Order: sequence, then C-alpha cells, then structure tokens
Amino acid sequence: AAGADWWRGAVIYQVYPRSFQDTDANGLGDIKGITRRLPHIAALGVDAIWLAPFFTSPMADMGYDVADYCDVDPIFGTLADFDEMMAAAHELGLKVIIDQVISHTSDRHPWFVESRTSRDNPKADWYVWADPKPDGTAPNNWLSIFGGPGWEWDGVRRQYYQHNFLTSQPDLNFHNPKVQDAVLAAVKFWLDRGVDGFRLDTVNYYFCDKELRDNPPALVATGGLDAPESNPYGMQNHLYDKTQPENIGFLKRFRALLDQYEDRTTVGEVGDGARSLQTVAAYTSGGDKLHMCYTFDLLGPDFTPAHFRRCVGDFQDNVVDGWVCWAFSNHDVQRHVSRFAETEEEQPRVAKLAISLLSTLRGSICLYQGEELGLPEAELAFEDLRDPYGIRFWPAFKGRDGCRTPMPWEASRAHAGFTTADKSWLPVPYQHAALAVDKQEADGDSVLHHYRQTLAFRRDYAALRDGDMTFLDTKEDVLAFTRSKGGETLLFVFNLSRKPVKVALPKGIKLAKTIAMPGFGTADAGATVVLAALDVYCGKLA
Ligand code: TEU
Repeated sequence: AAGADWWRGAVIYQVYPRSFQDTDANGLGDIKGITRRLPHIAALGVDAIWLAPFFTSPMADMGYDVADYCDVDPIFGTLADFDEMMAAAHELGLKVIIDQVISHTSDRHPWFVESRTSRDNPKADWYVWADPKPDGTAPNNWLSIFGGPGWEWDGVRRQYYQHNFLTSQPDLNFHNPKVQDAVLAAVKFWLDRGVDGFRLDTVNYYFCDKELRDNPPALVATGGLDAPESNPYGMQNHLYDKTQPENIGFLKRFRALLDQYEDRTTVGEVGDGARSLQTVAAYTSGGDKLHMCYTFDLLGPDFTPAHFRRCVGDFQDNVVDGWVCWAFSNHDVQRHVSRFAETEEEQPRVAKLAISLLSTLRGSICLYQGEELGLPEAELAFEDLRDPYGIRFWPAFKGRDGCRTPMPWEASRAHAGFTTADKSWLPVPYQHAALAVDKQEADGDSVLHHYRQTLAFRRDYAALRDGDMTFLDTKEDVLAFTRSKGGETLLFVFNLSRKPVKVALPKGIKLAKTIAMPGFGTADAGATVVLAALDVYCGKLA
C-alpha cells in the first residue's frame, strides 16, 4: 500500500534503542547506532521502524518514564542525531514510528514537580491526586502492575497520587483538558519534525474512573501477561483504573490533530485482558480514532491452531472496520522462540515457521529486534537484572531483561559488536553470539535469510497485505485458512504439531497449483495435503 493507507498490512520493525548499537562506548545503544544499522533493517524488507522511548528520562523504567517529551536523552544522543536518523530512514524507504508514553510521566517531569508542591498551584490537578481515607490509608484498592498499591503518599501535599506502574511514574489526569492540550502539543512537536506515526503506550490507561471506585475482585485471576501468577494485580477486575469511556473523545482529538498531516498513523497498545477485543473495536472503528491497535493475544505461550483461530477469528468477527497489529515478541515478553519451541534443536525451525505464519495473517505485523536471528530468551542471573518489574517478582517472574539483551552483530568481536565498552548494560549471551548477523549473512539457510525471503513473499501477494481471511474446518488439527483479494485466493495449511499429518481438504476447495513458500516443502497436493512436523503448505485455488 502507498499513500495514506501505507500502514494497512505494513511490517513494522521494533528497535529497542538501548540494546541496538552503541557508538560512543558507554555500553548503551544510541541513535547514531540506529542510523548505522538502518541498512540491516531495510534489507529485511520492512515498511517502518518503531523506536521504543529515547526521550529525556531518569530511566527507572528504561525510558517509559519520560521527563521531557520534546527532547532526546543524552545517553541516546541529540535531536540533531534523531533528525539525521529519520532522514536516513526515509532515504531507505523506511517510515519512522515513535513511542508516546503519555498515560504517565516521570516524577522528575517539571509538570509533576510543580503539581506536587501544593494543592492550588497551576498544575495542581494535572495528576490523579486524592485524599486518604479517614484512617489514613490509600483512597481505594487500586494496585500497581509493578507491585504494591497503585497510590503513593506525598508528604508535602498530604495527599496520595495514583500510578499504574512505578511510584516514579505518576499518572496524568486526562479528565483535565489542559493535560490533553499539553500532551497533544508534544505530539505536534514530533509531527512537525516529520515522524510518520506513533505507538501509543498503554492507550487504554489514560482515563481512570472520576469517582475513584474500588475495583471488584476478578472472578478468575488473569495471570499471564497483564500480570504473572505471582502478581496480585491479576486478582482484580480492572473496571475502574483504566478503559473509561471518556477516552474515545480524547482519541478523536488525537486523530483530528494527526489528520492535519499527510500519511501518519497510530498503533495503540491495548492490554485489557479478556476485554481487549471490545477495546480494540471501540478504538479503531469509524476511521476517526486510532488506525490500529496492538493486543497481547499472540504474546503468550500458546502456539496451537485453536488459539490462532480464536484470536485472529474473533478479531475479524468483531472488529469489522478496525485494524489490528499482530506480534509474537516485544520488549516486555519472553522471546517467542523460547515460548513456542519445545527443544533447543527445533528453535530455528520454529523461528522460521512462526514468521511464515505471522506474515500470512490478516493485519499489520510488528517484529522485535533480534527475532530475525531466531534469538532465544537470554538466561540472566539476578545480579544482571535491570528491570524493576523483574527485580520485584524474582524468581517467580524473571522480568523483561531476558528479551532486552543487546543485538549480536559480529560473532567474533567482544559483546558481539554491540559495544566497544568493557561492559555492556546487559550481557550478550554467548549463545546469541553464535547467531550474530554476520554469521547468518554467510549462511543461506539461516533464519535471517528466511525472514527476508518470507517478507518478500508477503509483498508479492496483495492478498497477504490486506486481503480477506477465512478459516477452514478440517478434520485434522491444523491451521487452515484462505487469503483472497481481487479474484486470487491463496490457501495456507499450517502444521504446528511435531507429527507429520495428511490433511483432507474440505469439499469445494479446488487447488489450481502449489506455491513454493520460502523454506518449506513444495510437494504437489491434490485433495490431500501432506505436511511434515512444523510445516506449511501454500496453494492457489482454482
Ligand atoms: O507496557 C504496558 C503493560 O501493560 C505492561 O505492564 C505489560 O503488561 C508488561 O510489561 C508485560 O510484561 C508498556 C511498555 O511496553 C512497558 O515497557 C512499560 O513498562 C509500561 O508500558 C509502562 O510504561
């Protein structure tokens, strides 16, 4: 797709700046490093990059705690470095999407510094402040995702402020129109600089219940991504601390601003447990709010046909004019090769099958740096950890550092070429050095080459970018679906199991020819399709 619709069906590559490429020998990645490695990203054949936060920040949550929305943190470089990076990306045909973390700020943000000085300063109600209960305890039962109560006492104001994440990430009060104006001014700053879009962090957390009602208990503890088993957060039904109806009005304001510019996009991050689907529908329908949303549906361990039929199918049934962005990995979850593979030996094959599957789904897709190398989750010691979430819940939950270790570029160099410093902020595991980019460049069978070929395959067929998708019922437990557009229909049959399978195609499905999918068997099929363990078949229908 080109023009205003470029995002529909796009492939977006997520860069975690801290771990991509260091150029100033401080053991941390930087923007100049991204510029240097842009050709690697462009060679994958993706449409856009999404940069995780690089803004001024005390880095308590690795940049998801912003102290200045309109500047680059010195550890990452300068605004001039950013402009140079964006120009180089555009030169290579890559769009640039940046993270906007506007649900909360850092406690060092000047807005909060001012807000906490008194109950009557100009920014007094820019955050969610409330009096204690008569017994001095927190205003209600809301919890922080990162552990403990969702309220922190401030001794100067003698009030509590609300935070969904760390105590150093106070929540902005979106009920105040001045807050909306201020965050939109920051968004405008980046639009004017030429960014192509925004990933909106925790987009459903912007508004909390005005009356601050208690959340009821969860009937079933959620567990999983929103809150690992060890986290009491999953014991509540989060009816009141997020996903309030007022958000729709704000998202319309956001879109109206965006629409004053050409060809810009938004992808909202929606973690809303069982309600994610309704939330995505509400946020992306109508063409006057978000362009796409990103859910956690495919970020768990489930790699079964039933799971994909349910998540992807539910989405299509319920979100008629909205659009989703699928991902298997990001900077918050265990790398998918480690979640989906049953043994170390099958990891490369699982990495290949997973991208073949992801790139045939209806939706846009997000790749996370390093997955194009088939990197498994890094095993870290407690002493290595930097993620406050992991440090808090270790060892029941090991946190998010295992997916945030630096990119391995050159196998034989120290820290696999990530940094020339003595110490890297997180270690590069030796298993990752063996999977470094230079090694995989030299191996035609590598996961890296498979990614390039598979993304080229996706570009070759318009049906894959934004065509219709229909799931087929087969007797055997495989994932079978068609994608079609403009009179061309492609059939895909995925065997996600470890046993070969012979699949009888449903009556009415007539194959015209077999299409070779990169990296997988091309055996001709008739009324039955024969698949090896962890295999896929593609055919064109008559
Ligand atoms: O994550 C939102 C979120 O809901 C996380 O708590 C998620 O459930 C968890 O990380 C899964 O392990 C976003 C960012 O992606 C994350 O890195 C930030 O820490 C968080 O917002 C706060 O800004």
